[in-house]
Amino acid sequence: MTLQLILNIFLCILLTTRVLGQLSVYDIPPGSPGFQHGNSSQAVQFDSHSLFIDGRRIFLFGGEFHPWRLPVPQLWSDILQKMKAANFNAVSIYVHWGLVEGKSGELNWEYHRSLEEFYKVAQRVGIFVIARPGPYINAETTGGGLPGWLTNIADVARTNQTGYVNAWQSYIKDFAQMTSRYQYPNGPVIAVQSENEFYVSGDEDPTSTEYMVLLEKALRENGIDKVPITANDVYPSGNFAKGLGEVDLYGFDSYPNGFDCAHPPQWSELANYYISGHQNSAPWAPVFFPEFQGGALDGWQGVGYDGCEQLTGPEFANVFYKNNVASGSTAMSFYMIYGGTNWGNILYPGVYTSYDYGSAIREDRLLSPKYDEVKLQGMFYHASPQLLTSSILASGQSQTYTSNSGVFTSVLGLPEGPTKFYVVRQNSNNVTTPTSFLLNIDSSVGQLTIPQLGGHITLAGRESKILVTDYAFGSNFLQYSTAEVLTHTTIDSIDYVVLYVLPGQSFEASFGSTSINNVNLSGSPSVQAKVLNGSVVLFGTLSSSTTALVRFGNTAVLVVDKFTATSIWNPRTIPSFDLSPDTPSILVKGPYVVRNATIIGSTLELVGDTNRTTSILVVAPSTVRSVHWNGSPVSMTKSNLGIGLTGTIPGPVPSLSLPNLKSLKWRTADSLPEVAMGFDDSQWVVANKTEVARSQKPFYGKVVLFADEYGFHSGSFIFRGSFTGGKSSAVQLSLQGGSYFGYSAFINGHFLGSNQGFNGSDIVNATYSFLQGTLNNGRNVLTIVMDSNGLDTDWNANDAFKNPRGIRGYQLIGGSGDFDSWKLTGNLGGEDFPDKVRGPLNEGGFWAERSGAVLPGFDDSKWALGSPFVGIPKAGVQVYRTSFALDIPLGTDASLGFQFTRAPTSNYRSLLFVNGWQFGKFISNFGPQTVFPIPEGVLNHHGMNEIALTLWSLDSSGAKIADLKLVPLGVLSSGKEVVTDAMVSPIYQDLRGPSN
Ligand code: IPT
Repeated sequence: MTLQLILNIFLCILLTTRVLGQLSVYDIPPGSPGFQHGNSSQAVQFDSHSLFIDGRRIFLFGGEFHPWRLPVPQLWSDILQKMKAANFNAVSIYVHWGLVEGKSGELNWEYHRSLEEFYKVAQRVGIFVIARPGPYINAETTGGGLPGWLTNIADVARTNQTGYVNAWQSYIKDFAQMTSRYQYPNGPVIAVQSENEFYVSGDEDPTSTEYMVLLEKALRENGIDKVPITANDVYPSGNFAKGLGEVDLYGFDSYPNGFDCAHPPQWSELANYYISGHQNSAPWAPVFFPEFQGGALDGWQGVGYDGCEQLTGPEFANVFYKNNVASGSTAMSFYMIYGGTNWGNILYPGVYTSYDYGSAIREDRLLSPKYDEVKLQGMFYHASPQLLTSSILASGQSQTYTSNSGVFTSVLGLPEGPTKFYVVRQNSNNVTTPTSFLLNIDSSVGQLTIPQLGGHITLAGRESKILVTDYAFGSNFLQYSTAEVLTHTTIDSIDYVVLYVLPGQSFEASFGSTSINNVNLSGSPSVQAKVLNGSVVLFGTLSSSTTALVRFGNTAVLVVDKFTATSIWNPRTIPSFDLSPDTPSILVKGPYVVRNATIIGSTLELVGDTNRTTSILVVAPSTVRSVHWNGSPVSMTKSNLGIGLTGTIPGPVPSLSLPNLKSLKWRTADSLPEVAMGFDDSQWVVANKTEVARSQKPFYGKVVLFADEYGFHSGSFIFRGSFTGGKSSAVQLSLQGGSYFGYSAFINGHFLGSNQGFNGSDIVNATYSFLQGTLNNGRNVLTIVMDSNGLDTDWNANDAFKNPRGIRGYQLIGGSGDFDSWKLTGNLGGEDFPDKVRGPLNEGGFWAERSGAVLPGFDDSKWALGSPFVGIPKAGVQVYRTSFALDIPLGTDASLGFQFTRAPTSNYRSLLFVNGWQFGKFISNFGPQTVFPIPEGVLNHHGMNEIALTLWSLDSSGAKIADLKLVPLGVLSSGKEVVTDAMVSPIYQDLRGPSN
């Protein structure tokens, strides 16, 4: 028999036994031969159970991170190290076409858009990359990643129409050629996703299928030939799983708890379609979730990301992620693991500046409680390669498995192998009270009901556990355990295994051992041992800070409560992508995070962070005689557990000295000079188009006043329309800026009125009467300032992203006159924006932005003194500037943010610029965001910072900033990479000329 034949038979057995009771035979699709395990020499392969890298099965544990939402490349390693420390082995990234190609044909892949830099950081950290270049990404960003200039093209986006296909050629070519050099094993990239949540079109209209074919072809022809091309289906309906346009590796996403962050306790029941969906769509591939809910998005007038964090918190991760495993999944990536910031004008109208997403790693880079939960799971999945070949043997709420029908059990294992995984959970997610039960297991020591020594297994409300039987670790094995396994590792020939349960819960674990006569207990007394039928059985009820060690033979069992478990790290001591239990590793208990562990001679070099003075326990090979923490020696003594060394490592500085923004000197200027009759708009663009190619046409008025038609795709726009004579009585307007946009209109400097769009209403119609005395017989100027919350996304592939931003209709009423001419502006230079570092979406069209007053280096010495806390007494836009120095001690990771005080009854909008980067859009009456975290590198932690704040009062009564503070969001003593990026951001003189 050839190897091929053996593999095929094996594969057939796997496919037919995958779900017990559902025997069916599936065709292996003709495509993707290069990536089916055993078929080729490709480094990345898969079969129906898992992916393989270098011939070795892996559990793909990934998280989504958008490098461009953290535009400080020196902070990327911080996120990736935190992911790796939680045993993530993959990061999934969207690439943002609109940010890269601000003008058609002019691509910039530098700074925060640098894929090569990102791949290098990932390589260094040792984490695989799944690259998702779109071209359409959705992602709650302007246009869903499609560039603003694409709105001016007639052909429908996301189809095979020529205008669209031509448009993405350079972008995809660049992406693929750059990425091709980093395909594994030459780099960290293990997969490339084509399009996003896309669908096969019918035979009668092949436009979308053919587009997908063209896209995959372009990726392949430009070098993506060593790794699978993947698809992210919105539901397991098999789009591009086979047939025309089929990808190599099919996956589908799922957001089972939805997005209602206002009601975090409201959970959905667990989906039961994953298994059947996978069977019906791509049974030859693993159950792969390219996106699985890692948080939730929130929009204007939402409740804020705390609610989203709770909706998708540690209990959600505990129950739902384990259910993925119970559904046979060995490959999943959480969207988002780190959300970041919609700085500049990255946002689309459905979200605000923060894209925290309630993720495991918060926008300010601090770790949320969900991080602890995913870390515990990540450690277990990598410690348990037996999972990678397991099938679902049985599942249900039957009392065959447990003594309580309120418990749902899924049994995973190899039909012929001894190891089994019992995934237990409440039968319904509505149950929030504890449920206790006994589990019937079928193990190598026979059919047992556990625990054997009395007591129960308990699920605390919304809890799921994965309990193992016949589980090998090192040269030993666990017969069963009602506590969960965290990880295991072998150090100096001793096999360590770590078990945990929630404080207050009891456990029982049984080990087959040859030396049962010499059981040694140390640490917390709550754990006891006895010998039962030739096995060592440990048991006990754990309190909230339990660390107990039980030794027998060459086994060392560490039993901890779940909270203590979250402080245990298992860094590998050789650099590698591999998180398998065979890779040499150590155990460290205590720190906030352990980023790295290297053994150099007899010294263990640990790199990590603390949030307080921390006592640590280190279990490392006996060759280690000294321990360094972030480069400094730690005095270590033998631990009284009988193994390992303990010592104390320092916490962060006790306090930071931050400026009081209210007591700083502020200078101010008018940022809406355009309303003045005499304002010089001679350099502005003349609106001269009378037709548009897109299907969204002007409602009325002769010339087209869509900002994008004139190259302005970002932030705010100003229109000036001139007409002659004083006979008109009013002007009628139709303005479109996306939900929650705002505008103010002025005639000859007199305020006419303002309004704001709201949810679902991105068009505001208004008629403004001209008061007596406001019109001239000669020239009159109507000025409209408006902002946009970005372009709509295009989820339905129906060109919705082309919905205009600007004036959709205008007409003078009375006097039969019309406007003589219209001029407009947006960001300085439009598509020829000068700031290639911050890129096309940082600035909008306010005077403060166009003039460069928001940039560091701008000379405001001639401006009047004036503070935003005093504000302005009328409608209009004012800009304020101040500066301050920071001197954050080296080795401190300070997360700092600007905190506004909500003023729901006032009506203003503010943009916050930090050293020229727009990092906050505050709308006083829409909220909910009040705290705007600023990454180090945008904020200079070791020198001067220049702050500019715009204050747009939409009401004639004026506005002021109620309060604004620079606040610490978290302070760590940190071993993260040192940030110097503040130095590369261009200043006024680089972008606007020698002086203003
Ligand atoms: C899924 C998208 O693929 C992703 O880009 C993002 O928009 C996410 O939603 C929501 O944050 S679409 C899925 C919710 C149907």
